[in-house]
Amino acid sequence: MDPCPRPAWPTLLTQRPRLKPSDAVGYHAAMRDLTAVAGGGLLHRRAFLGGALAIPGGLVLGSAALAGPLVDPVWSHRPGALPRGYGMPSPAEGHVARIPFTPFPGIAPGAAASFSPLSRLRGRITPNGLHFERHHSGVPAIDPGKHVLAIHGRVKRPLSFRVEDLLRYPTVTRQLFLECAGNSLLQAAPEPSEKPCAVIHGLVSCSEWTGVPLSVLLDEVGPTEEAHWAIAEGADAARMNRSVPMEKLFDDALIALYQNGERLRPEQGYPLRLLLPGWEGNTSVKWLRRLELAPGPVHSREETARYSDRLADGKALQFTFEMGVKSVITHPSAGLDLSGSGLYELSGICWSGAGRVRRVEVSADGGASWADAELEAPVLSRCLARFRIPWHWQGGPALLLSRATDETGATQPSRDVWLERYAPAQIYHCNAIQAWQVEPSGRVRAAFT
Ligand SMILES: Nc1nc2c(c(=O)[nH]1)N[C@H]1C(S)=C(S)[C@@H](COP(=O)(O)O)O[C@H]1N2
Ligand SMILES: [Mo]
Repeated sequence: MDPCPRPAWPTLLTQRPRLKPSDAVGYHAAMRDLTAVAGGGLLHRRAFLGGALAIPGGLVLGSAALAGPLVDPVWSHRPGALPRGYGMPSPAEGHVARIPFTPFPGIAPGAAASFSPLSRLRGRITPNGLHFERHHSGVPAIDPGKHVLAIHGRVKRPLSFRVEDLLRYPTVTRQLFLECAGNSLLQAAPEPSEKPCAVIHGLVSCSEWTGVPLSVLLDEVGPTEEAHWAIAEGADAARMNRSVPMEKLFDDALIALYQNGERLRPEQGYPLRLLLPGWEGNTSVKWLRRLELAPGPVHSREETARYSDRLADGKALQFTFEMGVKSVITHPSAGLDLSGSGLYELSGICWSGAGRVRRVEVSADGGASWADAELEAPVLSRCLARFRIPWHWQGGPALLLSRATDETGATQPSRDVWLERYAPAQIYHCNAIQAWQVEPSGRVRAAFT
Protein backbone atom coordinates (compact mmCIF):
# COMPACT_ATOMS: atom_id res chain seq x y z
CA MET A 1 0.00 0.00 0.00
CA ASP A 2 1.17 3.51 -0.74
CA PRO A 3 2.58 4.71 2.62
CA CYS A 4 1.50 8.26 1.91
CA PRO A 5 -1.81 8.02 0.06
CA ARG A 6 -2.81 10.99 -2.00
CA PRO A 7 -6.06 12.64 -0.99
CA ALA A 8 -8.96 11.80 -3.27
CA TRP A 9 -10.24 15.25 -4.18
CA PRO A 10 -13.95 15.52 -4.77
CA THR A 11 -14.89 15.26 -8.41
CA LEU A 12 -15.52 18.62 -9.97
CA LEU A 13 -19.03 19.82 -10.44
CA THR A 14 -19.79 18.70 -13.95
CA GLN A 15 -22.33 21.39 -14.62
CA ARG A 16 -20.60 24.77 -14.60
CA PRO A 17 -22.95 27.52 -13.46
CA ARG A 18 -22.64 30.93 -15.03
CA LEU A 19 -22.88 34.39 -13.60
CA LYS A 20 -25.02 36.64 -15.78
CA PRO A 21 -24.20 40.26 -16.48
CA SER A 22 -26.58 42.91 -15.26
CA ASP A 23 -27.41 43.59 -18.91
CA ALA A 24 -29.52 46.57 -19.51
CA VAL A 25 -31.58 48.43 -22.04
CA GLY A 26 -29.60 51.49 -23.13
CA TYR A 27 -26.71 50.18 -21.14
CA HIS A 28 -23.84 50.88 -23.49
CA ALA A 29 -24.87 54.50 -23.89
CA ALA A 30 -25.07 54.79 -20.12
CA MET A 31 -21.65 53.31 -19.43
CA ARG A 32 -19.89 56.41 -20.65
CA ASP A 33 -21.31 58.26 -17.69
CA LEU A 34 -20.00 55.86 -15.09
CA THR A 35 -16.64 56.71 -13.60
CA ALA A 36 -13.84 54.22 -14.13
CA VAL A 37 -11.79 54.04 -10.92
CA ALA A 38 -9.11 51.56 -11.97
CA GLY A 39 -7.97 49.61 -15.01
CA GLY A 40 -9.76 46.63 -16.50
CA GLY A 41 -13.23 48.15 -16.19
CA LEU A 42 -13.65 48.67 -12.43
CA LEU A 43 -16.28 51.31 -11.74
CA HIS A 44 -16.86 53.47 -8.70
CA ARG A 45 -18.22 51.39 -5.84
CA ARG A 46 -21.25 53.62 -5.60
CA ALA A 47 -22.25 53.18 -9.22
CA PHE A 48 -24.71 50.45 -8.23
CA LEU A 49 -26.11 52.29 -5.24
CA GLY A 50 -29.35 54.17 -5.71
CA GLY A 51 -28.29 56.41 -8.52
CA ALA A 52 -27.03 53.65 -10.75
CA LEU A 53 -30.39 52.71 -12.16
CA ALA A 54 -31.26 56.31 -12.81
CA ILE A 55 -28.11 57.46 -14.51
CA PRO A 56 -28.52 59.52 -17.68
CA GLY A 57 -29.03 57.14 -20.57
CA GLY A 58 -31.70 55.16 -18.72
CA LEU A 59 -29.85 52.11 -17.38
CA VAL A 60 -32.41 49.54 -16.22
CA LEU A 61 -31.77 45.95 -15.20
CA GLY A 62 -34.85 44.16 -16.58
CA SER A 63 -33.83 41.30 -18.86
CA ALA A 64 -36.49 41.96 -21.50
CA ALA A 65 -39.07 44.60 -22.27
CA LEU A 66 -42.54 43.68 -20.99
CA ALA A 67 -44.69 42.67 -23.99
CA GLY A 68 -48.41 41.95 -23.67
CA PRO A 69 -50.52 41.02 -20.63
CA LEU A 70 -49.12 38.83 -17.80
CA VAL A 71 -50.21 35.17 -18.00
CA ASP A 72 -51.26 33.32 -14.81
CA PRO A 73 -48.65 30.60 -14.19
CA VAL A 74 -49.85 27.00 -13.64
CA TRP A 75 -48.77 26.96 -9.98
CA SER A 76 -51.29 29.66 -9.22
CA HIS A 77 -54.26 27.66 -10.54
CA ARG A 78 -54.96 25.73 -7.32
CA PRO A 79 -53.85 25.79 -3.66
CA GLY A 80 -50.32 24.70 -2.96
CA ALA A 81 -48.61 22.58 -0.30
CA LEU A 82 -49.49 22.86 3.39
CA PRO A 83 -46.98 23.93 6.07
CA ARG A 84 -44.45 21.37 7.20
CA GLY A 85 -42.61 20.93 10.47
CA TYR A 86 -39.16 21.80 9.28
CA GLY A 87 -38.75 23.77 6.08
CA MET A 88 -36.45 22.87 3.23
CA PRO A 89 -35.03 24.89 0.32
CA SER A 90 -36.87 24.89 -3.00
CA PRO A 91 -36.27 21.66 -4.98
CA ALA A 92 -34.93 23.94 -7.72
CA GLU A 93 -32.05 24.76 -5.36
CA GLY A 94 -31.25 21.11 -4.63
CA HIS A 95 -27.85 21.45 -6.32
CA VAL A 96 -26.72 23.98 -3.70
CA ALA A 97 -24.85 21.67 -1.37
CA ARG A 98 -21.61 21.20 0.51
CA ILE A 99 -18.85 19.37 -1.34
CA PRO A 100 -17.77 16.41 0.80
CA PHE A 101 -14.16 15.33 1.01
CA THR A 102 -12.82 12.12 2.59
CA PRO A 103 -9.04 12.19 2.12
CA PHE A 104 -8.20 8.65 3.21
CA PRO A 105 -11.27 6.44 2.89
CA GLY A 106 -10.74 3.06 4.52
CA ILE A 107 -7.48 4.18 6.14
CA ALA A 108 -8.64 6.94 8.48
CA PRO A 109 -12.36 6.31 8.97
CA GLY A 110 -14.23 9.46 9.93
CA ALA A 111 -11.45 11.81 8.79
CA ALA A 112 -13.48 14.12 6.60
CA ALA A 113 -14.33 17.64 5.60
CA SER A 114 -16.96 19.31 3.50
CA PHE A 115 -16.62 22.63 1.74
CA SER A 116 -19.20 25.38 1.95
CA PRO A 117 -20.44 26.34 -1.56
CA LEU A 118 -19.13 29.92 -1.30
CA SER A 119 -19.98 31.04 -4.82
CA ARG A 120 -23.64 30.03 -4.36
CA LEU A 121 -24.12 32.10 -1.19
CA ARG A 122 -24.72 35.81 -0.67
CA GLY A 123 -24.74 37.98 2.40
CA ARG A 124 -22.58 37.07 5.37
CA ILE A 125 -24.38 34.24 7.20
CA THR A 126 -23.93 30.61 6.20
CA PRO A 127 -27.14 28.55 6.35
CA ASN A 128 -26.74 25.78 8.91
CA GLY A 129 -26.99 22.97 6.37
CA LEU A 130 -24.19 24.54 4.32
CA HIS A 131 -21.70 25.32 7.13
CA PHE A 132 -18.35 23.73 6.30
CA GLU A 133 -17.44 20.61 8.27
CA ARG A 134 -14.17 19.24 9.54
CA HIS A 135 -14.24 16.04 11.54
CA HIS A 136 -11.24 14.05 12.73
CA SER A 137 -13.39 11.05 13.55
CA GLY A 138 -16.85 11.62 12.16
CA VAL A 139 -19.93 13.08 13.83
CA PRO A 140 -20.79 11.36 17.14
CA ALA A 141 -24.48 10.59 17.78
CA ILE A 142 -24.76 12.24 21.19
CA ASP A 143 -27.75 11.83 23.50
CA PRO A 144 -28.06 15.34 24.96
CA GLY A 145 -29.61 13.90 28.14
CA LYS A 146 -26.43 11.97 28.82
CA HIS A 147 -23.81 14.49 27.74
CA VAL A 148 -22.00 16.49 30.44
CA LEU A 149 -19.32 19.15 30.37
CA ALA A 150 -16.78 18.71 33.18
CA ILE A 151 -14.51 21.55 34.30
CA HIS A 152 -11.76 20.21 36.53
CA GLY A 153 -8.00 20.21 37.14
CA ARG A 154 -6.52 23.30 38.79
CA VAL A 155 -9.85 24.52 40.17
CA LYS A 156 -11.29 25.05 43.64
CA ARG A 157 -14.62 23.32 42.83
CA PRO A 158 -14.61 20.78 39.99
CA LEU A 159 -18.09 20.87 38.45
CA SER A 160 -20.03 19.03 35.81
CA PHE A 161 -22.69 20.80 33.78
CA ARG A 162 -25.58 18.98 32.15
CA VAL A 163 -26.90 20.37 28.88
CA GLU A 164 -30.22 21.22 30.52
CA ASP A 165 -28.31 23.21 33.18
CA LEU A 166 -26.41 25.19 30.58
CA LEU A 167 -29.61 26.01 28.69
CA ARG A 168 -30.79 27.93 31.78
CA TYR A 169 -27.81 30.29 31.91
CA PRO A 170 -27.99 33.81 30.49
CA THR A 171 -26.61 33.80 26.96
CA VAL A 172 -24.85 36.14 24.56
CA THR A 173 -25.20 36.18 20.77
CA ARG A 174 -22.48 37.07 18.28
CA GLN A 175 -22.00 36.75 14.53
CA LEU A 176 -18.59 35.14 14.06
CA PHE A 177 -16.67 33.46 11.28
CA LEU A 178 -15.10 30.05 11.75
CA GLU A 179 -12.18 29.07 9.52
CA CYS A 180 -10.08 25.92 9.41
CA ALA A 181 -6.34 26.60 9.55
CA GLY A 182 -6.07 24.33 6.49
CA ASN A 183 -8.42 26.49 4.43
CA SER A 184 -6.96 27.69 1.10
CA LEU A 185 -4.04 25.27 1.30
CA LEU A 186 -4.27 24.82 -2.49
CA GLN A 187 -2.92 28.38 -2.72
CA ALA A 188 0.36 27.04 -1.30
CA ALA A 189 0.61 24.31 -3.98
CA PRO A 190 3.18 24.69 -6.78
CA GLU A 191 0.54 25.02 -9.51
CA PRO A 192 -2.78 26.88 -9.49
CA SER A 193 -5.69 24.61 -8.64
CA GLU A 194 -8.24 23.48 -11.21
CA LYS A 195 -10.85 23.24 -8.43
CA PRO A 196 -13.78 25.60 -7.90
CA CYS A 197 -13.64 28.43 -5.38
CA ALA A 198 -15.56 26.35 -2.81
CA VAL A 199 -12.89 23.64 -2.75
CA ILE A 200 -10.05 26.16 -2.55
CA HIS A 201 -11.57 28.45 0.11
CA GLY A 202 -14.72 26.77 1.43
CA LEU A 203 -13.44 25.83 4.89
CA VAL A 204 -14.78 29.13 6.21
CA SER A 205 -18.34 29.89 7.32
CA CYS A 206 -20.14 32.44 9.44
CA SER A 207 -22.98 31.99 11.91
CA GLU A 208 -24.82 33.85 14.60
CA TRP A 209 -23.74 31.84 17.64
CA THR A 210 -25.58 31.95 20.96
CA GLY A 211 -24.09 30.52 24.10
CA VAL A 212 -22.92 30.92 27.66
CA PRO A 213 -19.80 33.06 28.16
CA LEU A 214 -17.21 30.62 29.47
CA SER A 215 -16.03 33.23 32.00
CA VAL A 216 -19.31 32.68 33.90
CA LEU A 217 -18.63 28.95 34.30
CA LEU A 218 -14.97 29.55 35.13
CA ASP A 219 -15.98 31.90 37.95
CA GLU A 220 -18.11 29.09 39.36
CA VAL A 221 -15.29 26.53 39.43
CA GLY A 222 -12.70 29.06 40.64
CA PRO A 223 -9.37 28.52 38.85
CA THR A 224 -6.40 28.16 41.20
CA GLU A 225 -3.28 30.30 40.82
CA GLU A 226 -1.61 27.56 38.77
CA ALA A 227 -4.33 27.55 36.14
CA HIS A 228 -2.82 29.27 33.09
CA TRP A 229 -4.18 27.04 30.33
CA ALA A 230 -7.10 24.69 29.80
CA ILE A 231 -7.14 21.49 27.80
CA ALA A 232 -10.40 21.28 25.88
CA GLU A 233 -11.47 17.79 24.80
CA GLY A 234 -14.32 16.60 22.58
CA ALA A 235 -16.58 13.57 23.00
CA ASP A 236 -15.88 12.23 19.51
CA ALA A 237 -13.91 9.05 18.81
CA ALA A 238 -10.85 11.22 18.07
CA ARG A 239 -11.15 12.78 21.56
CA MET A 240 -9.80 15.79 19.78
CA ASN A 241 -8.13 18.15 22.22
CA ARG A 242 -6.44 21.55 22.25
CA SER A 243 -4.67 23.68 24.84
CA VAL A 244 -6.05 27.19 25.22
CA PRO A 245 -4.61 30.01 27.35
CA MET A 246 -6.87 31.17 30.19
CA GLU A 247 -6.85 34.80 28.98
CA LYS A 248 -8.77 33.81 25.85
CA LEU A 249 -11.22 31.68 27.84
CA PHE A 250 -11.96 34.59 30.18
CA ASP A 251 -12.00 37.14 27.36
CA ASP A 252 -14.58 36.09 24.75
CA ALA A 253 -14.86 32.28 24.68
CA LEU A 254 -18.38 30.87 24.35
CA ILE A 255 -19.96 27.55 25.15
CA ALA A 256 -22.09 27.67 22.01
CA LEU A 257 -25.53 26.05 22.19
CA TYR A 258 -27.35 27.72 19.29
CA GLN A 259 -26.37 28.40 15.69
CA ASN A 260 -28.43 30.88 13.66
CA GLY A 261 -31.27 30.69 16.15
CA GLU A 262 -31.65 26.91 16.36
CA ARG A 263 -29.72 24.39 18.40
CA LEU A 264 -26.32 23.45 17.00
CA ARG A 265 -26.28 20.93 14.18
CA PRO A 266 -24.62 17.58 15.04
CA GLU A 267 -21.91 18.45 12.49
CA GLN A 268 -21.15 21.67 14.36
CA GLY A 269 -20.81 20.06 17.79
CA TYR A 270 -24.30 19.31 19.17
CA PRO A 271 -25.15 19.62 21.99
CA LEU A 272 -22.37 22.12 22.73
CA ARG A 273 -19.03 23.31 21.49
CA LEU A 274 -16.27 25.64 22.50
CA LEU A 275 -16.17 28.71 20.29
CA LEU A 276 -13.09 30.94 20.25
CA PRO A 277 -13.79 34.09 18.19
CA GLY A 278 -11.19 34.79 15.48
CA TRP A 279 -9.03 31.78 16.33
CA GLU A 280 -8.21 28.85 14.07
CA GLY A 281 -11.21 26.54 13.74
CA ASN A 282 -9.38 23.62 15.31
CA THR A 283 -9.38 25.32 18.74
CA SER A 284 -13.19 25.54 18.73
CA VAL A 285 -13.55 22.02 20.11
CA LYS A 286 -16.86 20.41 19.15
CA TRP A 287 -18.91 18.05 21.34
CA LEU A 288 -16.94 19.53 24.27
CA ARG A 289 -16.90 17.14 27.23
CA ARG A 290 -14.20 18.54 29.49
CA LEU A 291 -11.96 21.47 30.22
CA GLU A 292 -8.99 20.61 32.38
CA LEU A 293 -7.31 23.67 33.85
CA ALA A 294 -3.54 23.23 33.92
CA PRO A 295 -0.28 25.14 34.43
CA GLY A 296 0.70 24.83 30.75
CA PRO A 297 -0.26 23.46 27.33
CA VAL A 298 -0.14 19.68 26.67
CA HIS A 299 1.30 19.92 23.14
CA SER A 300 -1.25 17.52 21.73
CA ARG A 301 -1.21 16.14 18.17
CA GLU A 302 -3.33 19.00 16.87
CA GLU A 303 -0.87 21.60 18.13
CA THR A 304 2.39 19.90 17.09
CA ALA A 305 2.07 17.49 14.14
CA ARG A 306 -0.86 19.54 12.79
CA TYR A 307 -1.85 23.20 12.60
CA SER A 308 1.63 24.49 13.51
CA ASP A 309 3.62 26.66 11.14
CA ARG A 310 7.10 25.89 9.90
CA LEU A 311 9.05 29.02 8.98
CA ALA A 312 11.58 29.57 6.20
CA ASP A 313 14.44 29.79 8.73
CA GLY A 314 13.80 26.23 9.96
CA LYS A 315 12.08 27.28 13.17
CA ALA A 316 8.44 26.53 13.93
CA LEU A 317 5.85 28.75 15.53
CA GLN A 318 4.55 27.14 18.70
CA PHE A 319 0.97 28.33 18.22
CA THR A 320 -0.82 30.39 15.60
CA PHE A 321 -4.20 31.02 17.14
CA GLU A 322 -5.47 34.12 15.39
CA MET A 323 -6.56 33.78 11.75
CA GLY A 324 -5.04 36.36 9.41
CA VAL A 325 -6.86 39.05 7.44
CA LYS A 326 -8.30 37.60 4.23
CA SER A 327 -10.70 38.14 1.34
CA VAL A 328 -11.93 36.09 -1.61
CA ILE A 329 -13.94 37.18 -4.62
CA THR A 330 -16.82 34.68 -4.84
CA HIS A 331 -18.73 36.23 -7.79
CA PRO A 332 -17.20 35.53 -10.26
CA SER A 333 -14.76 32.83 -9.16
CA ALA A 334 -13.35 29.51 -10.33
CA GLY A 335 -16.38 27.40 -11.22
CA LEU A 336 -18.68 30.40 -11.59
CA ASP A 337 -18.05 31.53 -15.15
CA LEU A 338 -19.22 34.71 -16.85
CA SER A 339 -21.82 34.62 -19.61
CA GLY A 340 -20.85 37.41 -21.94
CA SER A 341 -19.34 40.82 -21.56
CA GLY A 342 -21.22 43.53 -19.70
CA LEU A 343 -21.75 45.06 -16.31
CA TYR A 344 -21.25 42.72 -13.35
CA GLU A 345 -21.47 43.08 -9.63
CA LEU A 346 -18.17 41.67 -8.47
CA SER A 347 -18.55 40.52 -4.86
CA GLY A 348 -16.86 38.46 -2.19
CA ILE A 349 -16.26 37.85 1.50
CA CYS A 350 -13.63 39.22 3.86
CA TRP A 351 -12.73 38.63 7.48
CA SER A 352 -9.97 38.97 10.08
CA GLY A 353 -9.27 37.12 13.31
CA ALA A 354 -7.87 40.37 14.73
CA GLY A 355 -11.09 42.40 14.50
CA ARG A 356 -12.90 44.34 11.78
CA VAL A 357 -11.95 44.53 8.13
CA ARG A 358 -11.42 48.20 7.32
CA ARG A 359 -10.85 48.10 3.60
CA VAL A 360 -10.99 45.78 0.58
CA GLU A 361 -9.29 46.78 -2.65
CA VAL A 362 -10.00 45.03 -5.93
CA SER A 363 -7.92 44.84 -9.09
CA ALA A 364 -9.15 43.72 -12.51
CA ASP A 365 -5.76 44.01 -14.20
CA GLY A 366 -3.62 41.65 -12.15
CA GLY A 367 -2.59 44.23 -9.56
CA ALA A 368 -1.50 47.08 -11.90
CA SER A 369 -4.28 49.27 -10.47
CA TRP A 370 -6.65 48.92 -7.51
CA ALA A 371 -10.00 50.39 -6.49
CA ASP A 372 -11.84 50.38 -3.15
CA ALA A 373 -14.80 48.02 -2.93
CA GLU A 374 -17.94 48.88 -0.96
CA LEU A 375 -18.09 47.06 2.39
CA GLU A 376 -21.64 46.14 3.34
CA ALA A 377 -22.54 47.52 6.77
CA PRO A 378 -22.40 46.60 9.54
CA VAL A 379 -18.81 45.36 9.43
CA LEU A 380 -18.52 43.32 12.63
CA SER A 381 -15.44 42.17 14.49
CA ARG A 382 -14.30 38.61 13.66
CA CYS A 383 -17.27 38.15 11.35
CA LEU A 384 -17.55 37.75 7.58
CA ALA A 385 -18.36 40.94 5.71
CA ARG A 386 -19.36 41.23 2.07
CA PHE A 387 -17.67 43.57 -0.37
CA ARG A 388 -18.81 44.51 -3.84
CA ILE A 389 -17.78 46.69 -6.74
CA PRO A 390 -19.31 47.21 -10.19
CA TRP A 391 -17.20 45.93 -13.03
CA HIS A 392 -17.58 46.37 -16.76
CA TRP A 393 -16.14 43.30 -18.39
CA GLN A 394 -15.27 44.08 -21.97
CA GLY A 395 -14.78 40.43 -22.87
CA GLY A 396 -10.99 40.23 -22.90
CA PRO A 397 -8.74 38.34 -20.48
CA ALA A 398 -8.86 39.80 -16.96
CA LEU A 399 -7.05 38.93 -13.76
CA LEU A 400 -9.18 39.65 -10.70
CA LEU A 401 -7.65 40.13 -7.23
CA SER A 402 -8.91 41.30 -3.85
CA ARG A 403 -6.82 42.53 -0.91
CA ALA A 404 -8.23 43.11 2.58
CA THR A 405 -6.81 45.31 5.36
CA ASP A 406 -8.06 45.06 8.94
CA GLU A 407 -8.35 47.60 11.75
CA THR A 408 -4.90 46.69 13.10
CA GLY A 409 -3.44 47.79 9.72
CA ALA A 410 -2.58 44.23 8.66
CA THR A 411 -2.98 43.63 4.90
CA GLN A 412 -3.39 40.38 3.04
CA PRO A 413 -0.02 39.36 1.55
CA SER A 414 0.63 38.41 -2.05
CA ARG A 415 1.23 34.71 -2.58
CA ASP A 416 4.97 35.30 -3.09
CA VAL A 417 5.32 37.22 0.16
CA TRP A 418 3.33 34.54 2.01
CA LEU A 419 5.48 31.71 0.57
CA GLU A 420 8.72 33.50 1.49
CA ARG A 421 7.78 33.48 5.16
CA TYR A 422 7.35 29.73 5.47
CA ALA A 423 9.16 26.44 4.92
CA PRO A 424 8.35 24.75 1.57
CA ALA A 425 5.74 22.27 2.83
CA GLN A 426 3.82 24.78 4.94
CA ILE A 427 0.11 24.67 4.17
CA TYR A 428 -1.66 26.10 7.21
CA HIS A 429 -2.87 29.66 7.73
CA CYS A 430 -2.66 30.65 4.07
CA ASN A 431 -4.25 34.09 3.66
CA ALA A 432 -2.48 34.97 0.40
CA ILE A 433 -4.30 37.04 -2.22
CA GLN A 434 -6.31 34.86 -4.62
CA ALA A 435 -6.15 35.64 -8.33
CA TRP A 436 -8.97 34.57 -10.68
CA GLN A 437 -8.13 34.46 -14.38
CA VAL A 438 -11.11 35.34 -16.56
CA GLU A 439 -10.69 33.97 -20.07
CA PRO A 440 -12.37 35.57 -23.12
CA SER A 441 -14.80 32.59 -23.18
CA GLY A 442 -15.99 33.69 -19.73
CA ARG A 443 -14.40 30.71 -18.02
CA VAL A 444 -12.84 31.55 -14.65
CA ARG A 445 -9.99 29.62 -13.06
CA ALA A 446 -7.48 30.04 -10.25
CA ALA A 447 -4.18 31.67 -11.25
CA PHE A 448 -0.95 32.80 -9.64
CA THR A 449 0.30 36.32 -10.28
N1 LIG B 1 -14.05 17.32 18.96
C1 LIG B 1 -13.68 17.84 17.78
N2 LIG B 1 -13.64 19.19 17.66
C2 LIG B 1 -13.26 19.75 16.50
C3 LIG B 1 -12.89 18.95 15.40
C4 LIG B 1 -12.96 17.54 15.54
O1 LIG B 1 -12.67 16.77 14.61
N3 LIG B 1 -13.36 17.02 16.75
N4 LIG B 1 -12.44 19.56 14.23
C5 LIG B 1 -11.84 20.87 14.44
C6 LIG B 1 -11.47 21.56 13.23
S1 LIG B 1 -10.00 21.12 12.52
C7 LIG B 1 -12.19 22.62 12.74
S2 LIG B 1 -11.66 23.51 11.43
C8 LIG B 1 -13.51 22.98 13.33
C9 LIG B 1 -14.58 22.81 12.26
O2 LIG B 1 -15.84 23.13 12.77
P1 LIG B 1 -17.15 22.82 11.90
O3 LIG B 1 -17.08 21.36 11.51
O4 LIG B 1 -18.28 23.16 12.77
O5 LIG B 1 -17.07 23.69 10.69
O6 LIG B 1 -13.85 22.17 14.44
C10 LIG B 1 -12.76 21.79 15.24
N5 LIG B 1 -13.25 21.11 16.41
MO1 LIG C 1 -9.42 22.66 11.00
